[in-house]
Amino acid sequence: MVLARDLPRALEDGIEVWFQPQARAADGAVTGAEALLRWEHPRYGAVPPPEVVAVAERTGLLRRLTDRVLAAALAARADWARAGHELDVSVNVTAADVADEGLVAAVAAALAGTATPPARLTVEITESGAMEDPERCLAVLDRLAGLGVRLSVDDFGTGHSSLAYLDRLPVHEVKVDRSFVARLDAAGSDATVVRTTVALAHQLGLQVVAEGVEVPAQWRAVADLGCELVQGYGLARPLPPEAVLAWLDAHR
Ligand code: G
Ligand code: G
Ligand code: NA
Ligand code: MN
Repeated sequence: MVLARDLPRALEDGIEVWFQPQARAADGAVTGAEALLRWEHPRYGAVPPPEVVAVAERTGLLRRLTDRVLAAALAARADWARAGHELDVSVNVTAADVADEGLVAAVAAALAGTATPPARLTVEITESGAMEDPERCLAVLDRLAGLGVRLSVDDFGTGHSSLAYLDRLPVHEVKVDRSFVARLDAAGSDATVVRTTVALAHQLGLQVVAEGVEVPAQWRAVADLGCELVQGYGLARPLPPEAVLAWLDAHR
């Protein structure tokens, strides 16, 4: 497959890491940004990130891809800090990353190459990814948490995690999937899933990020429902790295 053929080179010079800001729901203060990979293939155009990740998994390049995103995220965070924006940065990992104990060493090495306090880095794993091989995943997540990084369960509500398992995971945050935030739009909106997720998360001592916040009514709704942070087009679209500092300066 041609994407597989082109990925090794793209890892050198084609794949970019963009950033989508996050802010405090209560007052809009910017708190951090999520790293999102982008591959604009010269012939096929934008390759969806999940496809990039799938190709990397099939071709044994997942570790290199994840290392690349980690390094770019920490380097960008250091740039922002030098400009006076002390922010968190989050990076996505897949079930295959978390099934590999090498991930712990990779994260430790990435952090060692920077002055970033480990707690400024959040590692996001999807709810379904975390459930794929719970015992093994739990061991790696425990060791990641031991490094001092923060852990986040992405796309929460779309997978099938048992409450007992969520309670055992050393996570700090859940991200309410944007499909549930989208429902807050309509009149007579359906807030049940967001309300229930916030109650569960707070019971377990976790903070809640509302994803996919597009319009002011959704922002107000998730703030009223107790979500601590917002992310979505209503705050900012994912930005190329060179655009982040100007955006941050404008949002001081
Ligand atoms: O930003 P976008 O909508 O294109 O992302 C689509 C999906 O791809 C999201 O679920 C996101 O978490 C995932 N994704 C984006 N960047 C990365 C990455 O660097 N690693 C992994 N594993 N997933 C990513
Ligand atoms: O699964 P994950 O949360 O990592 O997905 C992030 C993806 O969601 C990215 O592809 C990003 O471009 C997309 N995204 C971010 N904000 C919004 C939004 O407000 N609305 C929609 N529809 N997609 C969004
Ligand atoms: Na994510
Ligand atoms: Mn998500």
